Order: sequence, then structure tokens, then C-alpha cells
Amino acid sequence: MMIPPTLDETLQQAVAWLKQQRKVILITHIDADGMSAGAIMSRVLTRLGIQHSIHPVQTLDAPALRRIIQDDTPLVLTDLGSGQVSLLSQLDQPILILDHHEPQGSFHREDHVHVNPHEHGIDGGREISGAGVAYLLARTLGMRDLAYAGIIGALGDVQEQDGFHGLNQLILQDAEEEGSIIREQTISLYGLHSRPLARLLAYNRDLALKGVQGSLAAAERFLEQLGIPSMREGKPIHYYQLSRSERQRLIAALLVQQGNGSLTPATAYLLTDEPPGSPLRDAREFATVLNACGRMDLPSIGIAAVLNEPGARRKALAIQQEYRRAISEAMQWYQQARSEGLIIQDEGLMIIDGRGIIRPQLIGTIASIISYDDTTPPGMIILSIAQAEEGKCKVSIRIAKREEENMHAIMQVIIRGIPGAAAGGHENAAGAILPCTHVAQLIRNARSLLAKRNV
Ligand SMILES: [Mn+2]
Repeated sequence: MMIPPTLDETLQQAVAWLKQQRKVILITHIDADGMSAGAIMSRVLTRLGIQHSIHPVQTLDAPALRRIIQDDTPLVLTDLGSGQVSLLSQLDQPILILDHHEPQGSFHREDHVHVNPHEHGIDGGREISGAGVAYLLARTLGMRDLAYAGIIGALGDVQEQDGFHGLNQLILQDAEEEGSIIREQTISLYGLHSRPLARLLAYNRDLALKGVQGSLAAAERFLEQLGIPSMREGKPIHYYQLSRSERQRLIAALLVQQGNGSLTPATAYLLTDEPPGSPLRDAREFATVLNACGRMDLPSIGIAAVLNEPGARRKALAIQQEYRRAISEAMQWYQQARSEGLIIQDEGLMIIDGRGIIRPQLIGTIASIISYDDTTPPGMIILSIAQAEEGKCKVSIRIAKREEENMHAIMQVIIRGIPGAAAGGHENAAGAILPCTHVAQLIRNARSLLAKRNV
């Protein structure tokens, strides 16, 4: 796919805008795509000799802007901003938005430039990520070496389905031509490129391999039957050490013998600047590490990791370990609280009040894990609450094992009439921010809504 001429024109405007700046503030989204976009933009700014500070945020609203903006330094926004055009229009400074979210409104000033694929007939939900849009700007400046970060962003936003489409395809082509990414046909199995093979086969829940699940010895026998040694030079063998034909035999066997049918053939996108066997070599796994950095409030490490700054990738992996630990501690607290009867559970509603215990960045993940738990009855609505900043509480809502109900719509009904409350999210997962003084009212609203639903 080619870049449409009107989009190319807007990118040229963005380049002209940048060339007028000496110093900017860079604001980006705090997820994997946003960090990748921020990394690309930061590198572009550095190369152009433009001084900048980076501010990753979860939501861009008036209080966030007040926190970040001190004067009329020009703003660059990546992976956000298109939904806040009217808010941004009220600011005095020059602004450049590079985003792929559905635009709400348009700019009317010459020093306000808005680059968004939707305005050029391109589906920003599927065909290009925020990092992708930032990359198109880099590409306009001839910096194709940054294409790999556009791919990490697109994987973070789950835009790869049976390969990449539209402009993502173009970005992948650039990354391959640059030699920063190579493609490999594999299966959708987390850890395939980084964990010792026998352990992976024995202990991966998605795999549920018949007769192998839970037993390292059985996993070793399984490999042996395929003619694959489980050890090499005294060390457990890894997938990356297998020959091409060994890989093919293994993948075919796994697809046939898996226990629950959740494995599918997939393409892996491997970062060539990571050695084989590195947990960061698979760009999909890289994106999950970035997400962990965001959730642990250390997005600057994530951004540095994308740019492969010295030591950053090692730190990012350590943060992912901490993130996993934080999740498992929160789950232990939940199990304990539940066994002590401290979790309210009635009228098809479970309320997990994690205020002061669970950090707000984790509350959605915790609600999701509980919604998938075997002991949670289907149809149960899970409402989890955490303390956020400045007297605000963060609430997440999920439903257990049922998809036909719209969580975002339910959340909007629950917060109706609560001053200072705002809902966000989508059908399967939604959330809200509200003053903590109104949590009791929120719970009352949720109960009365669900009581009506159950009649
Ligand atoms: Mn995005």
C-alpha cells in the first residue's frame, strides 16, 4: 500500500512544523503503542536537534494538561490527542498531533497540525497504530531505521490478524528491508521464543498437551519421540536452537496434539538486535513488557527499551517480573479476603474494594483475571475499586464468561448523576474515574441496576 497523497501532504506539513521548533513538550499514551510512538518521536526530535521532555499519560484531560503545561512551549502528541482536539484548540501554543484514534473535531490554525489516518480514508483501528503514524513522519524525514518500533506499537494494539494490513504492511516492509525485523512462521504460544522447550511444553496452560501437562519428564519424552533432544551441551534446549525441520515437526505435533484447540499458526516478528533466546526478541513479547512498564508507572524505561538505550531492556524485563509479582500479590489478597467473607457478592455483583491495597494501574487486570476464574459464576459482574490520585478513585467493570452485555454502557448507567465521574472503555472492559467521596453512591447505583436486571 502507498501513502495516500493527502496524508503525505499532511506529513510534509508536520515536517515543516517540526523544523520551526527548537524545544517542544512530547505527550504520549502510556500503553505499548504509545511508548513505541513516544520512542520514535523522541528519536526524531533528537536527530533534528529539538530539545524535549516526554510525558506519558493514561488520559489526556484538562487536569493532565494543567500538570504538564507550564508555558507556551509547543506540544507534540503521539497516540493520543485526536479525541481531544477541542480541548487542545483552546491552548495558545503550536500543536502537532500524530494519532490513530477516531478524530473528534478539527484544527483551524496554521500552527496546529493534525495527522490522523481516518481523515484520509484509512482505518486507524486496524491498519496503523499510533507508533505507525509517528513512524510515517520519521519515514518522511528518511529515518526508516525506526520502522521496527512502528511494528512493536501495532502488535501492542493487537492490529496483527493473519498478518498486517494497509499501512502496517508498508511499515513491516520497511523494517524487513532495513533488516531490523525478520518474520517466522510459528504458533501463537507465549514464551515459545524465550523459555526452555521442555518446561514450556510441561507448564504452559494454553497448551494443555495430553499426557505432558505438568510433567517435565513426559515433556522430554514427547520431544524425544519427535527426534528432538531436550538437552544440548548440558543445557535445556530452546526453540531457537532447533533446526528448521525440527521446528516444523514440533509445530505440526503441537497443533495436532494440543488439549484445548487454542493454538493457531501465527507469524512471529523477531527483532534482529536481540539475540536468539532473548525474551525480547519476539516483538509481541516485547510489547507485553512495555505494557508492564506502563502499568508499573515506569514508562520512561519502556521508551528507552524501544530505543535500545544501554541497560534499558534489562531493566524493562526486571519491571515485568515486578509487575507479575504485584499481580500475584493482589490475587493472593483477593483469595484471602474472599475466604474471610470480605468480598461483597450479591445480586450477581461482586465488589472488590482494593483501595489502599491494589494500585490503580492493576485494578482492571485484576478484575479481568477474576472474571475468567473458574470459581466466578458466569454472568457475575465484577466491580473493582482502587485509590488513584488527588482524591479520585478508579473503578473497573467486567463480566464473567459472558459476552453479550456491554460493560461500557452499564458503567455509564452506574455513574449517572455522580458529580465529577467519567466512564471510558469498550464492550468487554470498561472503567470510570470518580471522586472517592462518591464510591458509596456508585455501589448503590450498581446494586439497584443489577437488582432490576435480575427481576
Ligand atoms: Mn494506540
